[in-house]
Amino acid sequence: MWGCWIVFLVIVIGNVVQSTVFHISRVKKSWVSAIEYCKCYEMRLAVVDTLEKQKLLEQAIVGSPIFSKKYTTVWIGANDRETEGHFVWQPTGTAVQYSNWGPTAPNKRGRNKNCVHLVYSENRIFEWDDWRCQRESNVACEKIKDCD
Ligand SMILES: [Ca+2]
Repeated sequence: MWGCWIVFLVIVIGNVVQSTVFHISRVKKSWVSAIEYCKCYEMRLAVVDTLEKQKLLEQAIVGSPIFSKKYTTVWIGANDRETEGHFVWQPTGTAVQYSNWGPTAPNKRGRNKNCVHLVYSENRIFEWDDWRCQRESNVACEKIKDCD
């Protein structure tokens, strides 16, 4: 798995350096299993709450062995499992503000589509899409580290 680690986005606040580390799984998991998968590495599902993190996650995916230009899909932490149409980040419950939905997403008709994945294919360049949480996908985990 070490080959998949990418460190990026270093923010310095006073003497504290905050950095985000992404891990893109080689295995495919359901969204709920993806939570446990990230926890096992003491990480969480990726919280893509800024354009900067979106862009850097895209780089991490492109650089990972699972990336295919034909079709790549990766779970992130956004979901509306509790209240239909109200997307929040797992595990904090913070409302989703920044987003990168594709033109037809989120698809409110699909009531069972409560978990969000990034999709890359010929005409979908890392768009967000709401998907059935039981589907299996590669997983984007992240860890935020504060270091003096
Ligand atoms: Ca939904």
